[in-house]
Amino acid sequence: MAAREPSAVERIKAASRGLRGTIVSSLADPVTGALADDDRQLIKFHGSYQQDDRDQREERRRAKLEPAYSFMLRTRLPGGVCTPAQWLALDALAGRYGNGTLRITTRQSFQLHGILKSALKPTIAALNAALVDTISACGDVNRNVIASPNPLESALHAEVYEWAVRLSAQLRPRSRAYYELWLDGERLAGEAEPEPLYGPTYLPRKFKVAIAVPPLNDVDVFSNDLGFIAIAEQGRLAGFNLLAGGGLGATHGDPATWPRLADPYGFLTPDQLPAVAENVVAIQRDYGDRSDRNHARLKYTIADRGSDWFRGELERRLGQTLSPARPYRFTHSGDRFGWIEGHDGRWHLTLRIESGRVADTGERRLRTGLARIAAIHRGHFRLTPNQNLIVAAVAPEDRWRIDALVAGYGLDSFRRTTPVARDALACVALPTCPLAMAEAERYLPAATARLEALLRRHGVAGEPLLFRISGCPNGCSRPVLAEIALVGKAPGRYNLQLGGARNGERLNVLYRENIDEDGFIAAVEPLIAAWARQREPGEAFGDFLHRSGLVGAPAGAVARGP
Ligand code: SRM
Ligand code: SF4
Repeated sequence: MAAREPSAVERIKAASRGLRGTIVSSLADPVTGALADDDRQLIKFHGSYQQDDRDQREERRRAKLEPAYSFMLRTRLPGGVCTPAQWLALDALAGRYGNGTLRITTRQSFQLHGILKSALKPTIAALNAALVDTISACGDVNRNVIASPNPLESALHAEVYEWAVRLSAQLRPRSRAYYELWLDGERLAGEAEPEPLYGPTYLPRKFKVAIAVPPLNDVDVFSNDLGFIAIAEQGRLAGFNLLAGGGLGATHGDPATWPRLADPYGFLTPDQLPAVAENVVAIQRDYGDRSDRNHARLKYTIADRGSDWFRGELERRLGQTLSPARPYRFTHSGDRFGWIEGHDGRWHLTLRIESGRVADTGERRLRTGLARIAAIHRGHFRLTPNQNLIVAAVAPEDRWRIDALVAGYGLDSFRRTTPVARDALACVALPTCPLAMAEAERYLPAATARLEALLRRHGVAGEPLLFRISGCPNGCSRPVLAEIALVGKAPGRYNLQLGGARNGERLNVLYRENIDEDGFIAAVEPLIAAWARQREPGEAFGDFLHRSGLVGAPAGAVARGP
């Protein structure tokens, strides 16, 4: 078969001189709030996306105005850890240059929305002054490395966090363009600096790495291109089970795209981890599809060539074989709320932040409350991959101060809400996401309230149930892993997907297509009623649906522990 033409983005990367492109002149152009088309692609590698306010689109079009352009900035925050000083810097920037909110993402980082083109450089400079960068938070490179966010709970978690930081540094692009463009670093005179790992065109597509610490699968490790499951022996980190080839995005109506769980490939010791990570990235660099971006993730490289090929290629490059995977067990993929004591006697408080949106709305002044906490907190913060927040490493004598602020600013919703509301996820979607087909974050409270009412009616309101909404099938809230998911199809209309596992080890399946809110409730009510009546003790909704044959088997690979 003749080689197919590289995609347009490949051409842009190749011509970019190490991700510089014409970003300097795009930023300086006073005529528009947007960047030149090619720079719009390149700026992703610097951690930013050009967006426009979709709520205003139609009105501005009629007024013959260009869209209300602004930029989203995403931080690189391995393992989701930040200091109180960094929190305060982000909070100040959200107020000064952003839309007055901070957004905790499903990959343990922050997003700032609504930054005007003229404010991008000062915002990035101020972030870096607070020692937070946005390098490769987006783009065709390794993204934020995520890790189970309770590292101080045991020495094992602390080791895993260190690995997330090391991997993040190891897989970062080497181009100095970021420093040059945003931090007034010295201008490059000649050729772009070499990229020893990525090469001049970087990866064919985004690449994601996660480290899980059983029994929690809070990072949803099977949804990543490269996953590591920490294996402990006698309380120490013995090594990791290796997973590869996960990814959740798909396109409605395109059977050539599908969500896929990562396959297990064996066990490695900690000292093997850097070489394994580098070689998996290199395999994807060399074999990933550079002609069709819808077919360019590692999951398709592995699905097309087979997992035996992938294992062989990896072992050949490593010059050694991987030993068999070791046993582990995941119980669930959610967060544990409230106070937990760490191994060193300090305490960690997990707070529910609905959809990760840190904002002041009416009585609930989450943003002000968290800034007040940051002002007195002597530990640090951890963002969770479920969009929640851990006030971490609190001395026992400081707990009462944190508790008072939590109660005073409405940050204690985790104490009152039902499990379904506490564990639900929604992606950003409208008004900022250009790809959204339906609401997600803004629809979550109403959709959850109706689901809660249904659960109450059938006497199961206190039971855990994993509910996720996304505004399109790209899957940013990992909906295809939920027990109940709504995946946006058109304004007010969703595909209903059912039967994921609470521990993130099984994809759900399409149950109803293109339904509205009433259709959603009508479709799930008989299933909830059946679950309430017929479930076995402790049986989760998703497991019940499969056991009783109410949904079909999931398509795509299903990963299992050995
Ligand atoms: Fe995502 C694209 C938001 C986690 C799969 N994602 C986008 C963009 C940037 C839209 C765009 O391309 O213009 C969204 C910006 C919305 C906005 O207005 O802010 C967006 N993704 C998010 C976040 C903020 C969702 C959230 O509510 O928290 C998450 C940011 C993570 C981070 O901090 O790095 C986010 N995205 C995910 C995840 C979940 C994960 O990684 O654990 C997935 C599914 C896993 C995966 O990658 O397969 C995910 N996002 C996608 C895809 C589909 C990729 C694919 O292989 O098909 C796109 C579209 C694309 O890349 O073309 C996308
Ligand atoms: Fe946007 Fe779709 Fe991701 Fe939601 S799932 S943030 S709508 S790309």
